[in-house]
Amino acid sequence: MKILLATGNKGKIKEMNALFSDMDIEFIGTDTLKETPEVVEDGKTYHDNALKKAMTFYKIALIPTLAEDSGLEVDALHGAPGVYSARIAGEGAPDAEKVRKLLEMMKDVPDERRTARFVSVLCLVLDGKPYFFEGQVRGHITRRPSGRSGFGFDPVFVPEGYKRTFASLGQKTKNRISHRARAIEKLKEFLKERLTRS
Ligand code: ITT
Repeated sequence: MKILLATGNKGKIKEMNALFSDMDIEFIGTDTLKETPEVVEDGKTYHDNALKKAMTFYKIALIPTLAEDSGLEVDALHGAPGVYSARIAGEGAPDAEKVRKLLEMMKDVPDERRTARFVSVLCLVLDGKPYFFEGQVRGHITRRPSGRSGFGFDPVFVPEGYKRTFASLGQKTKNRISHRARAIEKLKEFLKERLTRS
């Protein structure tokens, strides 16, 4: 089965491919399309944004299309940056800048209140209909970055039950426990059932 992966984030593409390596699915990037529309992520929820991204690309490609909207929710910041995670330091800011901005926003938050969670909402558009799958992982935000793997806020996020950041733990461990891995687990169950039915 071919699925168009409607994301411009290279970190996500890498993780999705690794997470689907045990299934007979070929992911196609948006670079294969004649036209790559700009999708403004102005939804109030992850669901709104994931749906908008998936539907926009589905209408052009007319093949099964998968998009994701994800974010980091910090308890002490009342759930911010949340759906604005990608733009926390302005449109197109590099990951290091986003991390710096987050740490600055949290500079007065004491260690015991630095809890947070990552959320992932996947939207698969199949035959014009959207299907949603959700995952999350809880953890806490460190005071300084550490580690080199992954992307985004991985250098400052320590998942619950671990002592090191996602970026230090490495891609293999992250892909077992992350918000994205958990959402994809649900999507895989759905696809397996679909593929055995057809
Ligand atoms: P697309 O919309 O093209 O898929 P994006 O980077 O804009 O790519 P989102 O709108 O979903 O993606 O933004 C989510 C942001 O949250 C992302 O840019 C990261 O900064 C952060 N984020 C999401 N998942 C993450 C993860 O697994 N590790 C670290 N940071 C993550």
